[in-house]
Amino acid sequence: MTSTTERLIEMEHRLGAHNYKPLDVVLSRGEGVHVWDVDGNRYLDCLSAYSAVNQGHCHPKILAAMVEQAQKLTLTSRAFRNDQLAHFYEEIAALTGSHKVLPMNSGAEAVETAIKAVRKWGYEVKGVERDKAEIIVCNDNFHGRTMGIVGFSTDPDAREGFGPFAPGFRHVPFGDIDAFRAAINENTVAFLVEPIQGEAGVLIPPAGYFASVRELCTSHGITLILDEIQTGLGRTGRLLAEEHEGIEADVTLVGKALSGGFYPVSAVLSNSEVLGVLKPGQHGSTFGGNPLACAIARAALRVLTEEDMIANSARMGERFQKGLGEIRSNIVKEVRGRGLMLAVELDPAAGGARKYCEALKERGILAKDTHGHTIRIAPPLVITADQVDWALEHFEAVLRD
Ligand code: IF1
Repeated sequence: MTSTTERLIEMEHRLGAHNYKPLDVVLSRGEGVHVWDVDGNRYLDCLSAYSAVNQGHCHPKILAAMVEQAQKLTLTSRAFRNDQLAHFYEEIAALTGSHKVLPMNSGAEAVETAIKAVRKWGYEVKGVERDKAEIIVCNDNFHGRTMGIVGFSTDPDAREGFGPFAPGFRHVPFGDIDAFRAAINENTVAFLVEPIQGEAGVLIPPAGYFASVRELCTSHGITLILDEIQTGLGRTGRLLAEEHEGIEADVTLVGKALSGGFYPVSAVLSNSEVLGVLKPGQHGSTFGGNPLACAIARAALRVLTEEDMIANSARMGERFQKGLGEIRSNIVKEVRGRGLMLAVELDPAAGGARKYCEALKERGILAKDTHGHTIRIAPPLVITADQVDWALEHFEAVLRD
């Protein structure tokens, strides 16, 4: 470690809250699938800022759109209109087949927005008794860090010490259709769920689960809210992960890659009357829907399709997963994933995923452990076959040692 790296880490440690424990690599530049540290070492990014940089670091077309818009108009607030918002609505609605759009900034804000909207919809449209609305959520969910959201987390790290929390949430195990059916009652307004649980360790539900969920939601008048903040926008090899299940959500949440990593941009996409219950003054955000965010999001969506990144995610994901599966190692318990949302589950006897991530870092690959024994692999969707093969050699070396 050089003196610059050490000095920056020491300053962070001294002055910053210690709510993260990052790998000790200090990055100063990124391009495509690669990032460079302050000493000029290059790494293959296998995290993509938790899937926010699906389009690759500093994508030139998104950068150009950002710079161009920043020179013209950045923020009006929603008290006035701006000339980017309508185009953003039109393009994201056409791409995703949605009827209504509500723009926010962070993913957690999109989740909070959906919760507010479905509760109000429950009272005004479904006829649920005042303050009785229930939302079903899954054990081991991850939807963000706000008070509302951590209140229905089941992860002790995420919630302990932060109460009291808002009521109105009911928990079921992810992937268990009988438990979901049993949790439904006349006050159930929504089911909020990730298509693939990310933080829980890239958990894919049993085949047919979501088709049954969809049927039960429709027959009981329950709004199905899919949190596609991590799985959406090409990550799993489809535009939205719901496509793997052959279903359509009533409300879809997107964020992260909606800006290609340039700026926090999220949105609630709605196919039903849910967003229609929000009237002027009942919800908003200073920055939500601002012209800079809209211009960036428009470019981020455009390059995703124009540059064939979604199909590449499917192809490269298959290659990567196959290669990982062929590694002969007695510490690998399972390799799983969809598209370029991949995970290698290690035997608990291997002593945790963190040290393997450290070893990968030494070889020029940045990956993140999750839940102790899982290495999560999610490179930008622009990764090439040669880069996948190069990464596989290093994964093999590290996992075989
Ligand atoms: C952190 C994980 C990823 C998300 C889903 C909403 C949000 C997220 C499905 C909130 C955010 C992040 C945030 C990041 C860690 C991270 C994460 F490890 F926790 F699970 F991506 F894999 N829904 N996910 O995954 O979006 O408000 O952050 O914009 O450091 O907390 P946000």
